[in-house]
Amino acid sequence: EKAKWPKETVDLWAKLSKKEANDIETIQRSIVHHVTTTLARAAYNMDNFSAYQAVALSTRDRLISRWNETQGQLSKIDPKRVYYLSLEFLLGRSMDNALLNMGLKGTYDKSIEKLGFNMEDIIESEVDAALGNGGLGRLAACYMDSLATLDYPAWGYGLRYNYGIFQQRIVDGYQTEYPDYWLNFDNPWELARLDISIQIGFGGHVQTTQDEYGVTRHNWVPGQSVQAIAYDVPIPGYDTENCNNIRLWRSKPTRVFDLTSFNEGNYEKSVEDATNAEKITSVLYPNDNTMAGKELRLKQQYFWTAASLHDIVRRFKKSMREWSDFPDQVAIQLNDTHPTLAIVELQRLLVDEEMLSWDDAWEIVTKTFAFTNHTVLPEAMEKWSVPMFEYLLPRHLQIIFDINLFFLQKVEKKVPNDRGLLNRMSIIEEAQPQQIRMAHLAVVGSHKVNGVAALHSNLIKTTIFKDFVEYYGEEKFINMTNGVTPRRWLHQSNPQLSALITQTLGNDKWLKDLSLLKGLAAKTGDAAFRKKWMTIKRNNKVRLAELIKERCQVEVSPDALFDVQVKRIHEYKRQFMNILSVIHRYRTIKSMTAAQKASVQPRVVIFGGKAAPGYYIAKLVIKLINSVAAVVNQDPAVGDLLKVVFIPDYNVSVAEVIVPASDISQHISTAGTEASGTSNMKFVLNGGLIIGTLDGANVEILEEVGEDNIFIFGCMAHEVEDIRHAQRYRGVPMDPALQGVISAIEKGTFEDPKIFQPLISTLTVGKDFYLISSDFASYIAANQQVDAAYKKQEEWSKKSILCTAHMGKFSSDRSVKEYADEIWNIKPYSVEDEGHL
Ligand code: GPK
Repeated sequence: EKAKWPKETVDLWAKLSKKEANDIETIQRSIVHHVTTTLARAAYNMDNFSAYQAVALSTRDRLISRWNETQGQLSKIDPKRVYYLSLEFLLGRSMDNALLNMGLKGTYDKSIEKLGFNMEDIIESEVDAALGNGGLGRLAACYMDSLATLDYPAWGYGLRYNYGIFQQRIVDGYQTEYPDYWLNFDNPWELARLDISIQIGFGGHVQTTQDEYGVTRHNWVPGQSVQAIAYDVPIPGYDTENCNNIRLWRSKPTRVFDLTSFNEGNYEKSVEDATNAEKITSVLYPNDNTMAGKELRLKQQYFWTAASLHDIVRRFKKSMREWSDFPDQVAIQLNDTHPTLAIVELQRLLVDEEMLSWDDAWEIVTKTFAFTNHTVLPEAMEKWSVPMFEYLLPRHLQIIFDINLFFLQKVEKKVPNDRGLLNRMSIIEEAQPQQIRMAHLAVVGSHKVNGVAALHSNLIKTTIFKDFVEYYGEEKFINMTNGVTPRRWLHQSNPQLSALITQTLGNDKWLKDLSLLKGLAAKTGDAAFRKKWMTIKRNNKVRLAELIKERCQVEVSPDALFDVQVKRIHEYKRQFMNILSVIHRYRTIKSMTAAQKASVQPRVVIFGGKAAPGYYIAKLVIKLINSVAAVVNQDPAVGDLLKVVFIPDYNVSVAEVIVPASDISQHISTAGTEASGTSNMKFVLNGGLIIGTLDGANVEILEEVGEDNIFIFGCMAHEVEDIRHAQRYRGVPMDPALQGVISAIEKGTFEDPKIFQPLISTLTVGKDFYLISSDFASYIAANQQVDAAYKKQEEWSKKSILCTAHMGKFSSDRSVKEYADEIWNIKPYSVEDEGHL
């Protein structure tokens, strides 16, 4: 090949693959080239969407050339890599972010303007890549940004769903779901690698034979097979040439259809099976913090982990190293229990196909994997029924039973005669039918287990993994506090604040070292600076007010206090408590004289978030919010003192408008239930204060910003069980203010009260699992403190500045570096700009 080419051929290639310059004219040429050839359009029939497509394609060219250079150099260096396995990557839009990270935004702005288009309009044409539910999926996206920015050799592996998280519309106050067919137009942010295809088996049976040494060998003979096709999504780092990759798998039928049906001569059935193959990567499951237990979901999990592992193993084999070197070349991070089957699949490959001994294989496996836990909620713990599992993955079931047997033997040896302990720790739950506990399998098959905030990491050690901590020791269980990328969540979404910070600190180094924000603390005494700071906040509020007008047909004043709660709707997150407190506020205002009203702090209460389609109570909360909004917003006795809006279809790009515009945001989960939260970090980073419980990362935010700059209320995690017990068995009465609010609902103040009866029932004394009643008084009091503090605008502006100044810890760069040093043992490498395409 290349080595055999004559010199003139080599030179010709070198000349033609020289990287193009990034001057305005070259960029304009590339945009026009894509308009006229790739899109086959002419300038006179261009709209914003076609302009977006052309600019996206031009951006993509530059991304791909970086991607090529990075991946080429990486395969030569062949360092240890980390693979981040996540069923969700909630990326949002790509164009703005890619241009900013590659340092090309300014040039593209100018290039486009001269071509008669406006960058902001073009950006709005891009659909979100919404391949995730909420925090867990967005965390994966932030981590990919940081890994690329810090030059770590890292790949993400996930699924290329045809349908992302559903679109939410509000009809008569109720959530309705619409499919998110996001691939309707070509997706310029992916690279189809039709040449990379892996066969994935399902079902069938296990052949057991004796080899020539009398050793029993197992050979899985699948009954069906599907193809996994790779789609690569380039992830450019900020201020580096490095460009990492997320490989998403798409399912396709194998060419010869289903083996059994086709061999039986059943043509129609085999075509039907072929369509079933495509279903595997059809849709993202819309559950957050709950487990659905559907067979198709298990198929997704195996399809994805098997394809990813085959890819990883194939890459390792190219290096001709010993198998024992595998953990020195490969680290695999399991994002929740969703990819736990990867543990079993690697053990199967090593034992059944590579003929390693069980023990050698298991040592490699456990040195390779590490596991991140994101919740302690019992309804979220993944369990798979043994009969269903056996039907889909018979050999994997045998391996799980063997892993469990050897594990329990060791437990028994260390702690003899404790049947209760064995029952509690077993990977198999003895129910009817038996269940596989994926969290136990993940712990047993990994060398490190981490929680996502300090409180949560301690909590898992004393609750769900208590027995495991006693067995393995403390060192295996560590904390990795979550973080968010300051590139998307400040620089991109709040450009004015980003520019002010850069101007104030003298340079933009803070974007790669967020601790430098502490330099802003010195500016709180500077009245001119405070004024600039608050003007930017107001500009952002005006932008959000426009979005609210457009989406909710409600006019809100940017001079009111903007109070935001945006996140998935869940009982533990207590949006219900928030709207109940809004009703309380409404009733209070209604009971006031004109003179009293004059001193009320005007507030706009903004909600947003999706409920899982099958989560009845969560959907009723949405209905209640909208019913309250309908009454409050048109009550002349209230006017601008209180407005309530529910912004439909909350997603990443909507968050990018909401987060910079918040004065106060609500992070009010029952203590001990929210593992970390990450939007709390985004709001504070943008100078928004928070009101919150001592839960998740709120605890660490309090530590950083100090108690004067955060509003904390409610019970603590260690008190929750006692309060529940007291309510159940000692008849603690309901909070009187809350009682008043419930009576108002029951009297029909907000539509037919019958609608809300199931919701109100959750507050019955003894059933109030999330402790709304016992936290209600302190919640109302904290909200009053917010009002009082907001009225002192000069003081408030200082708090706001100090909030941003103290957020250095919560950069995902810090998180990722901790993972790299303490779990993955990987080092940054640097990509040379070799100057060719
Ligand atoms: C946790 F278990 C889960 C889940 O299924 N989905 C999800 O988004 C979230 N999470 C936690 O609820 C958040 O507290 C946390 O910040 C986030 O994961 C990232 O760790």
